[in-house]
Amino acid sequence: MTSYQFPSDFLWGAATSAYQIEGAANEGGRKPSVWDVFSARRGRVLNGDTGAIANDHYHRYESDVEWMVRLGIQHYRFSISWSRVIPDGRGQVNEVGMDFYRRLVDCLLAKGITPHITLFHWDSPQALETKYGSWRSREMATDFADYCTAVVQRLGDRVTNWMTLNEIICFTHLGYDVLQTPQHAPGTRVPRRKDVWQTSHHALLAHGLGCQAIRAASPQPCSIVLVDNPSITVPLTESPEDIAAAQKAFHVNWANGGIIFPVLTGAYSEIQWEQLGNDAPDILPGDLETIHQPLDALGLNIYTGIYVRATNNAQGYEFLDYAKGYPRLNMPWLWLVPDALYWGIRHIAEVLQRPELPLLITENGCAAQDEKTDKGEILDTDRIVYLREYLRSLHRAVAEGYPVRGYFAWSLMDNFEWSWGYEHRFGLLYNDYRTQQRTPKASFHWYAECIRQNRVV
Ligand code: GBH
Repeated sequence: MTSYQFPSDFLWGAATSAYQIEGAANEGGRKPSVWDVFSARRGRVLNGDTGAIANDHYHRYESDVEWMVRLGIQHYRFSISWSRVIPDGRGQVNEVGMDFYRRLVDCLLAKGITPHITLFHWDSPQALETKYGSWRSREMATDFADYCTAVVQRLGDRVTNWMTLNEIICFTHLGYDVLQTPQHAPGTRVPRRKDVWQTSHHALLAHGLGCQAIRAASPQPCSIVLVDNPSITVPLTESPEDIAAAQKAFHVNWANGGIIFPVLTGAYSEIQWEQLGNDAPDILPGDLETIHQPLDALGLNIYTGIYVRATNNAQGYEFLDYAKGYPRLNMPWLWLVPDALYWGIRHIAEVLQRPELPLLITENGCAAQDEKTDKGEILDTDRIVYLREYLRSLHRAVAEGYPVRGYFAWSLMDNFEWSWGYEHRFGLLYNDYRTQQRTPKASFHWYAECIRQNRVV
């Protein structure tokens, strides 16, 4: 019988992002981000919700840190709002905005919680969208690097864990390749597929230049991580044939071959590049070297996966539709595929051939239709089932020796779930948006117990 025990140095954490929790959108010199503008437009976000107030974390960070202490996490991943720190996107640094992050970091450190800072989680300054179309322009990459320098110069004395960009595909392809109902800011439709791929190429450059800027500005040795959400292929059975099929399909599952491949190998996957044909982005000499920076770890956001099996067709594999009635959590895309955690980790080692690269699960979690009982409890048994199965899958990867070092639950608390507004709740803490009262869900207590015992309970 396995007890699902984790190594004693395994990191347990939780994650959030700036726009999803901070609020205080017009305070302390902050100017609008693309998400402020996008969510204020009618029909863009469910129920007309915006992040203007969100969880009011900007004013309540101290009590939120107290909740982290109760949860028992020793690591906290959050993001910095670029438009709070450099309101116009480039140029003048807003020290009042920086002060908020100084106070937050000091509060975490005082409680023995290590900060892991994501420099970009989708909320780019609107000024740069207006000026040059943000990720449509190469200039975005250099402006991002300058912003990294400004932050690391100011926080690098007390923060050593840096994450550059969160989920490149989401703020590029899902923001610029949109038809009638855009779900992601800025919600712009670019003319050609090639232009879409150009936006993600610029984001890759931003990552590379950002890495260089962080290393140059950091006053002490630091760790640099890219947070990616590769689309995970899961072999239908673990026969050698199905495993090979899932590994081959991994190259072209959505944009894997054009994002995670160049970052980790220094080249777009040949299979994906061939499929792209005329849609491939323009790459300048030196770009791939810039993108292919040494990383201290890779962050993986894994929520779901897709089944693949070997077939006698030209490519040798096929993607399978989800069976009618296949279990899903409270999001249209959130199929329950716990094995995706294990296979995501293994694909990095075997498909990307980076078996030595330390990995962090930087996000994993699910939305549920949380409701309070008469006694005021939130009995989110569905979330517990989800997390338990995924953690068991993670444990399998650890037990087989893959270098996965830590896990961050998404999310510490319910928050602004982008175009789904506040209706879809991902938190371990329930948030009442009328009173801003946080209430621990059953999953909060369950995860706290996992951390305390350092195993899946
Ligand atoms: C993460 O994205 C984000 O980092 C985080 O901010 C967010 O709150 C959390 O997950 C929960 O959603 O509609 O079929 O095109 C999750 C990854 C990738 C999931 C894009 C939804 C769109 C599928 N997302 N995907 S579809």
